[in-house]
Parts: sequence; C-alpha cells; structure tokens
Amino acid sequence: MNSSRRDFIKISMWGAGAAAVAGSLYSVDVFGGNKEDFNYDRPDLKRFPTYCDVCFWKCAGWTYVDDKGTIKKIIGNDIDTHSKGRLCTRGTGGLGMHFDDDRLKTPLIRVSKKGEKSVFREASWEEAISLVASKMKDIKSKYGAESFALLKHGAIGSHLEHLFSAYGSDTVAEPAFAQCRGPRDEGLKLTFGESCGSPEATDMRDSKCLVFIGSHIGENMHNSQVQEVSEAIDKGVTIITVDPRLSTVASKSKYWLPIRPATDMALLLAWMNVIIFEDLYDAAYVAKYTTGFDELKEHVRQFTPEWAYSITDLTPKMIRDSAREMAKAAPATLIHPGRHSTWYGDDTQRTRAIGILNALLGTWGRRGGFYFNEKAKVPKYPHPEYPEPAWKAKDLNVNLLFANQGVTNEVIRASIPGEDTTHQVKAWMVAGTNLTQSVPTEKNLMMKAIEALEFLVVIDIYPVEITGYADVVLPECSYLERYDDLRNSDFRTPSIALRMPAAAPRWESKPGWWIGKQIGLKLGLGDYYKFNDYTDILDWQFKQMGTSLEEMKHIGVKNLPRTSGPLYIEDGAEHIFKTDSGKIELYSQKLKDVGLDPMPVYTAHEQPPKDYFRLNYGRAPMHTFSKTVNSPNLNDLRSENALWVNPKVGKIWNLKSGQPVWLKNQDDVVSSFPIKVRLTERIRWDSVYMVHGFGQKNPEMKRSYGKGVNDTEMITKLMVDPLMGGTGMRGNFVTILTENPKETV
Ligand SMILES: Nc1nc2c(c(=O)[nH]1)N[C@H]1C(S)=C(S)[C@@H](COP(=O)(O)OP(=O)(O)OC[C@H]3O[C@@H](n4cnc5c(=O)[nH]c(N)nc54)[C@H](O)[C@@H]3O)O[C@H]1N2
Ligand SMILES: Nc1nc2c(c(=O)[nH]1)N[C@H]1C(S)=C(S)[C@@H](COP(=O)(O)OP(=O)(O)OC[C@H]3O[C@@H](n4cnc5c(=O)[nH]c(N)nc54)[C@H](O)[C@@H]3O)O[C@H]1N2
Ligand code: SF4
Ligand SMILES: [Mo]
Repeated sequence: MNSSRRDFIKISMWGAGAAAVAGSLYSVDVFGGNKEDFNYDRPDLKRFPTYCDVCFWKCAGWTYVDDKGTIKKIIGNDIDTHSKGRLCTRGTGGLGMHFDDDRLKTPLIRVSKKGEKSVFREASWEEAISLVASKMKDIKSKYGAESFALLKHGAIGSHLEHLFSAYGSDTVAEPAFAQCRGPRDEGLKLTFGESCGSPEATDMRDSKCLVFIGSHIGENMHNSQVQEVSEAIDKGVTIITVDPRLSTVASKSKYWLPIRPATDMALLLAWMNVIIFEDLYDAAYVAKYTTGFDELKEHVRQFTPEWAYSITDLTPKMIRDSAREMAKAAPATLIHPGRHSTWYGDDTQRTRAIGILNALLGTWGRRGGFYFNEKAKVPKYPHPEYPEPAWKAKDLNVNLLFANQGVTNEVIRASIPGEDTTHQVKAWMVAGTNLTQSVPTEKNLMMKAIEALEFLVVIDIYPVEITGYADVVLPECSYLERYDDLRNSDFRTPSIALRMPAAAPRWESKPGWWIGKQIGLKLGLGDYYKFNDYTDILDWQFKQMGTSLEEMKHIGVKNLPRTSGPLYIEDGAEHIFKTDSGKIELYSQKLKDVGLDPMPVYTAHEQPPKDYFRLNYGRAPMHTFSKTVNSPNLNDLRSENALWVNPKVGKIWNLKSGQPVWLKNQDDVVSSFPIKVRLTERIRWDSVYMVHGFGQKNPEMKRSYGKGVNDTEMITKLMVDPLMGGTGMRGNFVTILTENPKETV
C-alpha cells in the first residue's frame, strides 16, 4: 500500500468518522479505501472510464460492470491528477445516484393551475419537448429570446448554453458565481490579473505554511486538494486556521484563531501591519512585481494587532506569532483564498486583502504558494455563428462593475414585474441546480419570481423542491449513464478525460446533450446539431488532439505536456501580470477610478442581538450540497444535519444533545423542520453551525424528506457585494425554539 493512500484514508477519516459502512443498500463499499478487496480481474467484469459528477472537482475514474450490466464499483484512475487514483467518500458513494429509485423517471407535465398544489402527469419525451420548444418560440416572438433565462449548474450547463446561444439568449447564470466563488475570483483578478481557478492552483503539497481562513478543507472534500494537505502534513507543514469553529483542519493546526465572526478583515489588515512594519515581507519580490506598496504601508500603519484585538477577540500575541510563522516559511506559504466566499458583502475586498498578503510574502508564482496552471486547447466542434442577442445577462448587473458574468439574483429580480431592472425575464430553464436551496433571496423574491414566470422547465435527476414549481420536468439520466463533454480543467499539467456510460439510462431518463439537441431540432436549429450522437463530437475533438474515442475508452485520461512555460516565476525573471499595470496591484487604480476603495478597509458588521446566534454553515465530507442527501449510500453515512451549539449556551438554554429544536430567524421565519442539537466546545458561544443541503421539502425524496434544517430557509437577509453582486449569507441570526411552533398555531 503506498503512503499517499494511507494518508488519504487518514485525512478522510477526520470527518467521515468511519471508513466503510456496514449494511449499505447496495453491494458497493462506500469508501474507496478497500480498493484492493475487490477482484478486478473477474472475467465477468468490464470497466468504463468516467469522471465523477458528485462535485466539481471532476475526478477521473473507472466503473466496473458485471455481465448482467450491474455497476459494481467505481474507483479512481491512477494517472489522473484530480484524483491521484482515489475517489473521496462521495465519489465512491456516487453509485447511489444511479441506483436511487426515488429518481425522476419520465417527463412530467403540470396539470394543476398555478398556486394550486402541484399535480403532474407523465408525458412522452415527444410531447414534453414539443411543449418546451413551443413555449420557447412563444416567448421569443412576444419578448425576444433574451427573456428566456437559463439557470444552470454542472455538466449539463454547456449543452444547454449551446442551445440558448443558438436560440438567441445569453441570459445565463449559475450559483457558482454570486453564491460561491465570484468574490474570490474577482478579488484575485483585481489584484493579480487572474484568479486561482478550479481546481485551485494552490501548490499545497510543497507548502511549508498553510493558512486557512474559513476554508474548511477536510470537510470541504475537494480530492487532490485534501490529498495535498495530507502530504504537506506528513512533511511537517505548519497550519494556521482562522475559523470561529474548531473545524477539522483547525484541529490539525499549530494555531487555531477562533475569530469573532465577520471580523476577518481586521485580522488581515493587522497581519499586513505586522508583516510590513516588522520587515517580514519579501522586499525584492514586492519591488519587482507589485505596485502601490508605499500607499499600502501608510494605509495599514494604524491597523496594529492591538487595534484588531478588540474587534476580532484574537490577542495581539497570537496575531504577531502567526504572522511571523507565515513569513518564516515564505515564499512556500499559502494563504488560501477559499472558495465559497460570499460571506459578508465585502468579500471581493476581503479576497483582495488575502491576495495582498500573499503578494507581500511573494507566494504568487512560487513553489509552495500558487503555481501557474494550464489547460488543454480543445477544438470547438464546428457550427454556424450564434445570433447576437439584443441584451445579455451582464446587462442586468447595473452598478455591479466587476460582475463578469450573469448574477443569479439579478436574473431572479428581473423576473419580477415592477422591480427596478433594465430588462424583463419571462421564463426559466433550470438545470442541475436546486434553486430554492442554492440561491437565498430577500423578501421572498424567489417565490415572487417563480409565481410571475410564464413558463418554467426544470431538468434534474431528482424530484427536488424546484421541480415542484415547474410546468414541465425533464429527467436527465445520471452521470454514470451518459456521455458528456470531455473534461478539460486547469491544473499543473493539462489533461483531458472521458465520461462514458457504464449502464443504460434508467427508466425514461436521457442525457443532457440529447435533451438539448431534441429541443434545438424542434426549434428549427438543426444546423447547430450536425451530429448523430455525442460520440461524433468527442471522437472529432479527440482526433484533433492526437488521440481518439477508441483510445480514450482504454485510458480514460490523457495527460498532455505543458506549453505555457514554467510552473513558477523563475528566480528574478521578468513577469508581466495580467493587470492594467502589468504588476500585482496592492493599490488598485481601477477601483479608485470608479469611486471604490483602492485598498481593503475594515467595516464593522452587525453582531447578533440578544438571544440570537449567528447562523454559520458549511460542508460535510460525505455530502455535496443538497444533491447527495437522498443518495442511498451517502444518506446511510449521514441522513440529517445537526445544530452545533456551545455547551455554555446549552446550559443557559437547557438544551440536551440530540434534542430536536426549531429555528426562527431575525425576520421571524421559522424552519420547516426540526434539527437535533449537538452540544460541542468546537463552536463559539455567539454562533450556531449546521451543514448545508438538508431539510428536503419534497416527500418524494423518501430518504431525505424532512430531515434536518435547510440553512437557505433561514437566510433571508443578504449582504450584497457592491463590486460583483455576491450574496453574502452570513449576516443572519437565529434563535432556538424548543417547542414545535407549528403545533401551537
Ligand atoms: N464534502 C464536500 N466538499 C465540498 C463541497 C460539498 O458540498 N461537500 N462543496 C464544494 C464547494 S462548491 C465549495 S464552494 C467549497 C466550500 O468550502 P469552503 O470554501 O471551505 O467554505 P467556507 O465558506 O470557507 O466555509 C466554511 C467554514 O467557514 C467558517 N466560518 C464561518 N463564518 C466565518 C467567519 O466569519 N470567519 C472565518 N474565518 N470563518 C468563518 C465555518 O465555521 C466553516 O468552517 O467546498 C467544496 N467542497
Ligand atoms: N444557504 C446556502 N446556500 C448555498 C451554499 C451554502 O453553503 N449555503 N453554497 C453555495 C455554493 S458554494 C454553491 S457551489 C451552490 C451549489 O448549488 P447547486 O449546484 O444548485 O446545489 P444543489 O442544491 O446540490 O443542486 C444541485 C441539483 O442538481 C441535481 N442533479 C444532480 N445530478 C444531476 C445531473 O446529473 N443532471 C441534472 N440535470 N441534475 C442533477 C440535484 O438533484 C440538485 O437538484 O450553492 C450555493 N448556495
Ligand atoms: S472530490 Fe469526490 S465527489 Fe468531487 S469529483 Fe472527486 S471523487 Fe467526486
Ligand atoms: Mo461552491
């Protein structure tokens, strides 16, 4: 057994608690750990390449299928950089998404009227697709194609973007921007001219000091990232974690900084102060590659650790010691920029502060810091030019000068008559995103928008909550049952990977590319669909790249050589950053020119009122958002979330671990379901914590219905980022109700 495997198990166990689950519903072992306990040479087995779709790390693997066509096992592909031969718990348990009998089985058409209890009837694909196409034509002729919005996430996105571009709409948005990475990506772009991408170009395996601010790796289970932290731990890395909660990675840290929530900016400024005024910064790097150092120095002069102490609850000694520790290891220090960064509304600026700290320590473009990633150049399958839409999703982002793509919340607002918006949206196609769970809104805007729509079509694999509001529901087949676009992501070296079916689509479900094509054909867009099967496109692309579909079926992944130059800036070499100045912008003239703060500033955010706690949320290692909570194997591992409460609070409120409670937020919204208390010292007294994704509302999701609380329900106040529209979600406060509030009504 090689050491990286053992380490990965170790690190996965931090959160999962158990390596394998007895009595799983299907004969697959849920954790990839016992890769060896399976006889891969059985003559009845065939293997098919895929890349995992349980989260967006897209780890390449192999599915093993027996001679009855039953999928028996999925494992990582050894030559793959994303998985390094191992899938995480979710990836291994991903087979549950194939086997789950609660899945959508046929197209559905609504028979009840709007506002009435939803009733659907089964329909043929022919009827359902014809209805969708006729509505698309109708919306286009009445309001223009742009009024039909696509809200999507995941693999199906590219297939439907092609359809929408051909149809004439660029009104496209996804929760990965304004609910997730948007502030981080825009903040890094403003500072370095580019973001760290996904998978993040963080060189953690060679880091000597790792700093995690929120970012809860180990619960956030992005595969190679977790393996690299594990490698770094084996090599003696110093970890510093800033988190109001003792996260898994905080428990592995030399320094855990249990910061008062919402005050990170003060810590970041104080760290800059120490690093600059104790001369701990990389003077040569700063002189050569950055601009605005003198302004920054003046700016942070006042932000001493003593100043930050009263704001953050972190002692000046702790702030100084941790800053020195970072400097000691630099440039092999990585201050991780996080991923889910929509916290308190000043998130683009907070990421800029993280970027600036990295720049002071000279970590961008350095071993153990950030490397320069690269992806393959994949030729586009030929099609006619797309028509130019009269307006684009970005045109809805008035005043959001740094929102470089569609913002879900702006599309939602544009769908409500009477809202102040530049254009009106009249219909949605929602695919691969359970909107009511993934996009919190204020003042019930989500429901108002859904009610105002003339048409809503949802494409999903499950009867999740959003399908209940649809006029038409289309069942996609699971990722194990389909071809998809080839995988091409940024990494240290470029690679491509193939996803092909290991089994036939179950029931009447169909692949996303097929659904897109059928709608396209009905719309008269046949010129954009000059292929029979998706394999035509894949084979054509692979052949342009020196391989073929046939070869890819045998290797799954093809690693390609780098062509963009070295991974790091070579010692003292010239390097032009992709910013206006060609340098790392510690001071941003671009922000100054539009009247925004050129350097990050601290703003105090509201703290919870008496008897209320800040609602804090995060990830569980065995689940991805809401998309896995009904999956048999993963539901076995955890079927509901718990409410982390500090024991001091528990004592005052007379709470016991395991006791069900209901939550009420600052806007008097009460949770639909109860959640069980978990008393733990690992959370500050001023916050409560839960894992996102639970509290499913559709009873057809039999394993997950009514289990736990949906954090999105409790998030009715947003702190919107003025730069890019990110919806900061962490300014919500809840109080605890020990009696079922519904019984007293
Ligand atoms: N298992 C699993 N892994 C996943 C995912 C999944 O669904 N499941 N999702 C993936 C995706 S898309 C994303 S975006 C990432 C998200 O994962 P991360 O980017 O790591 O998320 P963070 O927002 O950093 O969040 C959670 C941590 O922030 C802490 N926190 C809360 N408030 C504050 C605060 O004010 N200050 C500080 N310093 N910390 C605070 C919480 O206690 C928690 O430990 O995870 C990815 N990985
Ligand atoms: N309150 C709150 N909101 C959040 C977050 C949070 O932590 N708390 N996290 C934010 C972050 S970081 C992100 S990235 C987003 C994630 O947001 P989403 O990606 O929307 O997450 P899910 O809610 O899991 O919705 C995924 C949907 O895809 C469906 N699905 C699964 N597989 C397939 C498939 O193969 N085909 C199709 N068509 N559908 C499929 C699932 O059934 C589910 O309905 O949420 C954001 N919103
Ligand atoms: S990190 Fe896990 S869930 Fe995500 S793609 Fe990789 S194996 Fe799948
Ligand atoms: Mo995310």
